[in-house]
Amino acid sequence: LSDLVPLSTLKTLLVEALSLIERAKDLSSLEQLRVRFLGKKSLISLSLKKLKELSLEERKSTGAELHSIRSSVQDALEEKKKALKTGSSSLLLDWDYHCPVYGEEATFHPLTLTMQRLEDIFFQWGCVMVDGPQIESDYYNFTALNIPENHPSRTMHDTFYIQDRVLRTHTSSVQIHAMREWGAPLRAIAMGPTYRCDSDATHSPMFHQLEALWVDKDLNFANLKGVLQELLELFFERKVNMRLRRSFFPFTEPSAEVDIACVLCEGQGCRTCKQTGWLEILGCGMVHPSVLEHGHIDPACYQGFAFGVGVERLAMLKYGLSDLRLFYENDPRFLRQFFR
Ligand code: 2U9
Repeated sequence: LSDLVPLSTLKTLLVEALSLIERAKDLSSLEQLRVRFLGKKSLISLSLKKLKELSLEERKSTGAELHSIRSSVQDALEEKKKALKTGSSSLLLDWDYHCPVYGEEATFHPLTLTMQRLEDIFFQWGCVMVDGPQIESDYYNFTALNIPENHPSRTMHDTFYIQDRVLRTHTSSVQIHAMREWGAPLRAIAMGPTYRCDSDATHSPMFHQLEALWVDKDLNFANLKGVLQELLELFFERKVNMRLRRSFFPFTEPSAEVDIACVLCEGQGCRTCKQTGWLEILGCGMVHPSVLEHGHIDPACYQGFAFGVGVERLAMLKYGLSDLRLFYENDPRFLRQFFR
């Protein structure tokens, strides 16, 4: 560690630390996290040591930020330790659609299992999980994402309005907050409920989205394609045949939709793939320069790629389900079929 680690890196590390602490399952994994994030060899401790090499002025401002990062991790560790000792888990309280506990058969909801599986893949790649409001301003949900004033998705037919605010229609709004807060380079995922006026066997007015956003120097479409191939193979735990079709989204240019060879019939044709052998799975593209600008990132220096996918869609394909509504009925006969 020849130079002081940039504060932006330490802030990213803080988000990762808080997320991992929140998900720690027992006291020994919590202790491992303490050593990793606050131990003598941790980036935070090494950076605190380096402080004395700075000028008085720099030491004051950087020191305050560093101490605040360390305290946040310490507080989170303390809080989680108490929760683990008393048996209460904020993780279980966070998701209101968790399976109720049925004695020995207690398990996680299949959507939670799917989200945990996805998180594990992205954390392995050094991504941070970012969070933001579900009741959003028009600016963050539409304008900052280059969605024009007259775009159909802005109508009351497609979006739920609450006075002058909207229920977010995608998690992309969270990524604008993330770019402004953390700056570039950035590897972030946003995952959670989104809302659209739509309801049938394959659409629900509330569904979960996962969105990934990578911003760095020299990023290109080939990098995006490589990440997608790897993601799908890790998620489905098998070789995946993938194809990209040219598409259009206001927030990415160029944009593409991604199909995979049907994982149920191996591309032979079945009801799920409507006899085509292909399943539409996600949308992606290079982040539009004006969207980077709204995120306060200079498009002349940085590029970004992003993709979005429905968590329910992934879970249905992973578990071979044909009706989305099963996820929300909380029928114990359905729920008890899913184990970690
Ligand atoms: C920023 C910039 C660009 C995310 C993207 C898609 C394409 C997409 C849909 C898939 C199924 C939503 O759940 S779904 O209905 N998503 O097709 N999403 S590009 O692009 C972003 C995100 C954030 C700042």
